[in-house]
Amino acid sequence: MGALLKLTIIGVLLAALGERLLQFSHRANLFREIEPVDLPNCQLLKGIEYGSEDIEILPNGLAFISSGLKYPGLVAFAPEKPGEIFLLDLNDEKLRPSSLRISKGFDLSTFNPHGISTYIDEKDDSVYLFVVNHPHHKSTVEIFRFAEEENVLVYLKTIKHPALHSVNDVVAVGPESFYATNDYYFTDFIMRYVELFIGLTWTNVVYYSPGEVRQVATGFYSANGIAMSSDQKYIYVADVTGHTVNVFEKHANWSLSPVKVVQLETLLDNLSVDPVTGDVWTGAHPNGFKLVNYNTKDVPWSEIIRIQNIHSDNPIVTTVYANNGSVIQASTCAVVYDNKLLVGTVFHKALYCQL
Ligand SMILES: *[C@@H]1O[C@H](CO)[C@@H](O)[C@H](O)[C@H]1NC(C)=O
Ligand SMILES: *[C@@H]1O[C@H](CO)[C@@H](O)[C@H](O)[C@H]1NC(C)=O
Ligand SMILES: CC(=O)N[C@H]1CO[C@H](CO)[C@@H](O)[C@@H]1O
Repeated sequence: MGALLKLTIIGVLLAALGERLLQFSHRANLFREIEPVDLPNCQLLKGIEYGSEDIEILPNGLAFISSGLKYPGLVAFAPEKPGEIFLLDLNDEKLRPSSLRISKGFDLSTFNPHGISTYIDEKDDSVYLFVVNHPHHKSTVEIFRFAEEENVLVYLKTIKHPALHSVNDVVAVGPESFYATNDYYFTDFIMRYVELFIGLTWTNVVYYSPGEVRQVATGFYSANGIAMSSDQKYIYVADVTGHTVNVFEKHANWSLSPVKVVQLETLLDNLSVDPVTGDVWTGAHPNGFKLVNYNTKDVPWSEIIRIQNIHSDNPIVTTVYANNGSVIQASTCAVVYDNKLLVGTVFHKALYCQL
């Protein structure tokens, strides 16, 4: 090969690499900086110190909070402590979360809870809690029934399936069925970075029921939080590194068809829907570098975003709260109930704000 040709090839490769690097730093928000936004009436929830990854609030004001996630590539302040589910009654002014007891038959020692979702059976008002679990860094979905009188989660079953290879979050649509966001090839942390670096869009949404399991949407860089609209007609999927909220119409046969994509700037994480207004809320990571490269002198920020009128031509995107980590680090979710806001985090505390 001629020297000139070699040089040309090397030049082209370098240019391609440079372009990848630029795209990668954009997708991972490596350099993004934001301004703080304060809310006046906030307090930290007592007793939650090791994460509050996902939060679900029942119509009666009882909130479930998953805590203690151990995830490859992210810091955990109590790596040996099993995860737990907290219960918080938002009607009670004392705001005391308590760790829920889990019935026998469930392996608590490897409990590593991630996304959660609740389902209320209209027949008998039973409340089911679905929990994405990563025992030994595998992925399962655990189904519990919440026995409110005894304050206990009754373990019902563990769902494992080859199509649920690396699950992130679920939204329950029946006592045993759900949609899940999932990465179909990689559970490994290094490979997920490679995936992000190359810009592969190999994460998907899977519909699971005991009788049928199938992929219903694909093409996300990194599908993460998933939620359903209050009228149950739409499914919203957060693409963290795509910086988008993807709106899908849900059909009677459980297929999803794309409706629209709302572009944000931040690394949005878990989604929730205000049951009254229909607004979509998300906790986000303004800067991916600070999240992954944990440094006590330059901690990850939290950013809470509200999207109003998501189905209109002009959705309104507002940063409701942004903190440099001095109060709360690495927000993952924002859930509202009756003008009260709960903010969850990957590995830090949980915040309550009166809106
Ligand atoms: C599901 O229903 C939708 C809308 O009616 C239809 O377009 C789609 O082809 C159906 N999909 C399957 C897998 O049956
Ligand atoms: C974060 O914000 C607080 C309060 O606004 C401020 O006192 C502190 O210096 C800031 N920390 C950093 C690392 O910028
Ligand atoms: C419920 C859910 O989507 N979980 C995500 C929330 O945020 C964490 C932190 O980044 C993600 O890792 C979870 O996948």
